[in-house]
Amino acid sequence: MATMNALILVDLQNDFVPGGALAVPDGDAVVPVANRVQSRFDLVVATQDWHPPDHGSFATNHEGKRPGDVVDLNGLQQILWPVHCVQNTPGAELLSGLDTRRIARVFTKGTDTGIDSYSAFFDNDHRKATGLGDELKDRGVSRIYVMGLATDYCVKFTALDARSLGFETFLIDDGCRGVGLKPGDIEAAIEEMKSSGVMLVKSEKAGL
Ligand code: VGL
Ligand code: ZN
Repeated sequence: MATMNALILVDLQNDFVPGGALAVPDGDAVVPVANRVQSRFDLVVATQDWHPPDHGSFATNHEGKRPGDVVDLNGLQQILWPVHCVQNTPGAELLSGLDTRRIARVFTKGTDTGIDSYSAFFDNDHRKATGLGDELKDRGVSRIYVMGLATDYCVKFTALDARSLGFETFLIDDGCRGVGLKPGDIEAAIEEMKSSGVMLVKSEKAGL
């Protein structure tokens, strides 16, 4: 049987690009990559960070806390963020420059107030699945390419979960940008992905 290749576009949303609430430096640079590579895949899916206004990852929902602080959220360490990607707000919309015509399905995540969800597959405690893993397996996908925002959070946890679910997993390096709260965070995220078996590719060199 021919290999089925899927592309996961992670969180290509207004709040994650310059001018947005949780701007990833140079985040908008990945849009042309997303638009160029989509035609190479049998299946394209996207994720959308989709928080309720009272979400536990927002610093404003914790008395006296600021973005970057870490709290215990129902037993998990949670980095606090500025209010971002609130459901049905412009910041949560997919980037207007993104070609969405080939996106088969958009998976929303981060909808439960009490837990964050960086990965496209599971919440941060692996309590609930988004349905993406089953959908990819049902469609016979064996190879996954991941790109988007941000390298050190949602992209990383998506790629790690893809590996743990048994998919052959590639990271499109030039299709990702990171937050980099601390110097070295982005490089460390890439090393962690590589150690778990994620293969790094540059879109053009890989013929994408
Ligand atoms: C993300 C922080 C908070 C991401 C989402 O898309 O990487 N990062 N929410
Ligand atoms: Zn978020």
